[in-house]
Amino acid sequence: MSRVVLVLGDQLSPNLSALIEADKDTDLVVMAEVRAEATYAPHHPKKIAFLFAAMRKFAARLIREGWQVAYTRLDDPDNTHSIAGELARRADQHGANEVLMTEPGEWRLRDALSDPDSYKTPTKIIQLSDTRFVATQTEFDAWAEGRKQLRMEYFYRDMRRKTGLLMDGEKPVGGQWNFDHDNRKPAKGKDLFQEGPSRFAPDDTVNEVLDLVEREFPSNFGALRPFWFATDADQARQALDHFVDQRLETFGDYQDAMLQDDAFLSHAVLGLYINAGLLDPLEVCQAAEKAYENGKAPINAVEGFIRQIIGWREFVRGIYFREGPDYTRRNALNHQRKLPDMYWGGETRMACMAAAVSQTRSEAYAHHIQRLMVTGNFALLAGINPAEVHEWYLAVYADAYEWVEAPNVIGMSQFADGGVVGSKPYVSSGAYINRMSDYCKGCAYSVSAKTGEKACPFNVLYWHFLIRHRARFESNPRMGQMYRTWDKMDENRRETVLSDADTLLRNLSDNKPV
Ligand code: FAD
Ligand code: DLZ
Ligand code: SF4
Repeated sequence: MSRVVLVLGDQLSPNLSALIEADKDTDLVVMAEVRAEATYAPHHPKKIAFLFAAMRKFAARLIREGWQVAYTRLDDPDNTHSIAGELARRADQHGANEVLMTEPGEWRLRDALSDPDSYKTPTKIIQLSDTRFVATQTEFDAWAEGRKQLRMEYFYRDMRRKTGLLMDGEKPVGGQWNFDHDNRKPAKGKDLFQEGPSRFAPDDTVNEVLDLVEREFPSNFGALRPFWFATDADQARQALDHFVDQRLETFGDYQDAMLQDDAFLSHAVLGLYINAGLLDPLEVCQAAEKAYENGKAPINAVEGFIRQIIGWREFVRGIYFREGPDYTRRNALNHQRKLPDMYWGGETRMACMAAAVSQTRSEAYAHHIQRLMVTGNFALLAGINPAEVHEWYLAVYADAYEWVEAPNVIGMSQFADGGVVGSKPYVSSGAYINRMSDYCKGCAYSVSAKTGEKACPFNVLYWHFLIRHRARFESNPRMGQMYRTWDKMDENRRETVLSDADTLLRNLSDNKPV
């Protein structure tokens, strides 16, 4: 018996279940750069380059370790340009009658690759679970079953118990599960600036891929160069060590801060490496835990960081596969407006949006609060169609794969799942952005103006959102106060706010810059 063993672009881990199951002597590992994957979203050029370079290096590593690998480059003349096509072609060449894979992280590919009609010769298809996560889907489903509301915090505690991370026997280290009340300090200017993430000069493999991506995807949104991402496990480990040494200490404090001239602040910039398989999530958490034990980082930073990985990251994955393939099409608030051009770099007078988008264009990166409270908040307030918002996020960030992106966008950010991920929508007026960033002082709008031409768009749209969804949210205990504030407002003022918001929304629909 011989098999073809698929390794996808986000499965670049030596401990991948399919590789552990496979036989080095008889099986053929198949890896392929294909158009179907490179174009299902208009990916940022840096994201494509990162994955292709990391795939090439991982294939070279497997060959060094004694595997037989059939690697298809994007410009190979025989490339069939789909994963199923390449598996079928390689199976034919190798005389294989079985396909072995670790289940892909997306319904689209999972369904396509488990369909026997996708292949010519192989008859047996084996999809193994992806064991690179703390929780199995069965565990997540069992945890979720019967609960009225799924809350990350309780699931996270189980993951702490399961991994033993920051545990003192049965108790959480420091006597609390969550130290968030010590976190989230506002942006204070210069003292926040950090050295930034590790940067790696492109080697020959990376340069070859950069030339290919430049040639093949010339009009995708995003700057390909300068390219500095890690592209193999050793480099990613260096990036992890650098983060733990230099920025973990202040991760908690400045987790929510935003600065015009610092895209990364104390964030790890490791998500792209973890998601592609270059770093193991537990290895990352253990490195952070060790920094706490050695007195190099405080508990609020380390607990907050570990929670993002064994809490949020695991939780959103569980939701994605529990909710099913239609999740990305949900639109609970019936938002239908088109995504404005400003998301693709079109003109805007909003300094915060311009900063978040321009940073996204240059780095294929924005940190959580920029994604949630700037670009996400604006899309939600402005009633943008969540499917379009989802497609944008899936395309522009180097760490974006549907299993993690969709629950964050459709669920957390756009409330389009009607409250599966979050109990209330993440919306705010300009005051929040002003408190957490230095954007407003350079903006054409005034964050303190609540009505009129200079009024910050977040200020008027915030009320418009609350009012147009009053029936849904008024009884939410965490939102009732806002409706009471609105009801106490002078009636003329309320009318002006809503009519200013209508004008703004009309301008957006007419594709006029706001
Ligand atoms: P840090 O802020 O340093 O956090 C450390 C790690 O925690 C991250 O590397 C990541 O592995 C994990 N993490 C943190 N928050 C989350 C979260 N909400 N969900 C899952 N993992 C989390 N993350 C993605 O990996 N891919 C996406 O496509 C993605 N899209 C997002 C879209 C929106 C609208 C929002 C609000 C969040 C999204 N996130 C996504 C979550 C988070 O913003 C990124 O994981 C994070 O910004 C990556 O940068 P970092 O490595 O510097 O993370
Ligand atoms: C994102 C991506 C891109 C751009 N290109 C490839 C590719 O050419 N070959 C490949 O195997 N994987 C690629 N990927 C990652 C897949 O899209 C990813 O494995 C699925 O979306 C499942 O998460
Ligand atoms: Fe953004 Fe409003 Fe501040 Fe301008 S004033 S930067 S639009 S929050």
